[in-house]
Amino acid sequence: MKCGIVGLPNVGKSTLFNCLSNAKAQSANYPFCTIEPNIGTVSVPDQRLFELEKLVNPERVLPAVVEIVDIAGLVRGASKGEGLGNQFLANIRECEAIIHVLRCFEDGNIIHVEGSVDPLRDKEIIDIELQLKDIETLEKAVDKAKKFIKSGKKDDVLLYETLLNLKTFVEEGRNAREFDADDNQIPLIENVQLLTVKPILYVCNVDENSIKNGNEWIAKIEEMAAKENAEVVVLAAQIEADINELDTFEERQMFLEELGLTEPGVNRLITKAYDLLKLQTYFTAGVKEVRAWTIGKGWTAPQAAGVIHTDFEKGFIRAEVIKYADFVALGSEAKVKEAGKLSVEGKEYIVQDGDMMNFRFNV
Ligand SMILES: Nc1nc2c(ncn2[C@@H]2O[C@H](COP(=O)(O)OP(=O)(O)O)[C@@H](O)[C@H]2O)c(=O)[nH]1
Ligand SMILES: [Mg+2]
Repeated sequence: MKCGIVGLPNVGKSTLFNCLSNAKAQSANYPFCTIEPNIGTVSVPDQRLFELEKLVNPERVLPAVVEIVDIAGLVRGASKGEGLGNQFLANIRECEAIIHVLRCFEDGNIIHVEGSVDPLRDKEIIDIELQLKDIETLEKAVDKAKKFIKSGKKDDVLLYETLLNLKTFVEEGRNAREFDADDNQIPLIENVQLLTVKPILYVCNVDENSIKNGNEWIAKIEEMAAKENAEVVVLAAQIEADINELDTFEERQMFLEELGLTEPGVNRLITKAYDLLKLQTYFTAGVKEVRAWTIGKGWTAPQAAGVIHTDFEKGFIRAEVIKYADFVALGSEAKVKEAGKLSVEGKEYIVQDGDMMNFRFNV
């Protein structure tokens, strides 16, 4: 599961990516600095791991991770191939969710491809390019679906009508994620692999002053995002990148506090990206290792077991489940058992975020 960072050139995508990832992407004051997509793996901050570590005292702690891709800047005409547009759009297609970075900082030394700072206009430019690509995709899909409606089969007609309505919707300048689809239509739409259907969150990349005092664009972007039911994260990528360079945790913390922050803005971003990807965490806790495992929301116990090892899924017998809150309140597995709070669950069990799992299996 990957989250792609998208936006115009020089809005701070690579700077943000550097903050997020240990892999250092190129970052320069030049519109096409990132030619190949950069992929980084980011640990998901989770306070619960600290609590578990204290109680279990394991040899090591492994957090959940999420993959982030730094996609090169899109420009006007990308859908027609401008500025390597087609390649970059293909990179977006490979991601399951989008982080759209909007430049809300003024800096005369950093070229803006549109000549001025206006994040709402920038957002429109990117939207239009993605929509144009989707219209192209939908045109092909509609043509194909049309060939089958002669049969008169209900499914074929539904597919054709759904795609046609969706195409009209996107042609009106809307993003496919806002299309009102019913349960029968959702899988049909997923099949066509559109760009504007992917879940999105917006990042306002602001300067130091705006972190403390806000700025004229933030409220406007929040209003726009509220209409789309999307989340907004406000952060100052450049300063966070600078803070990242500091050697000690204490130094970094001190500078963050000067900005009025208790943790890096990117932590909020990672948590939200994880959510956007519809991911959740379950834990395994033993003396060797306390570990957060990533699964989808709504996954069953055998599916969850499968991320540890496919044998766990194939040979699944049952799962012993402890709620994180019970474990922390009671302090140990033995105490949880004593209190009758360990439950034994079968194949149908839907794993909940924060469950502590122990799988019984047979191979
Ligand atoms: N003043 C200021 N400069 C920034 C900020 N974020 C990024 N930059 C600078 O803008 C330039 C382009 O940033 P980069 O991350 O490469 O942009 P990208 O093209 O979107 O990947 C670099 O020189 C960065 O140092 C910011 O929040 N404030
Ligand atoms: Mg870049």
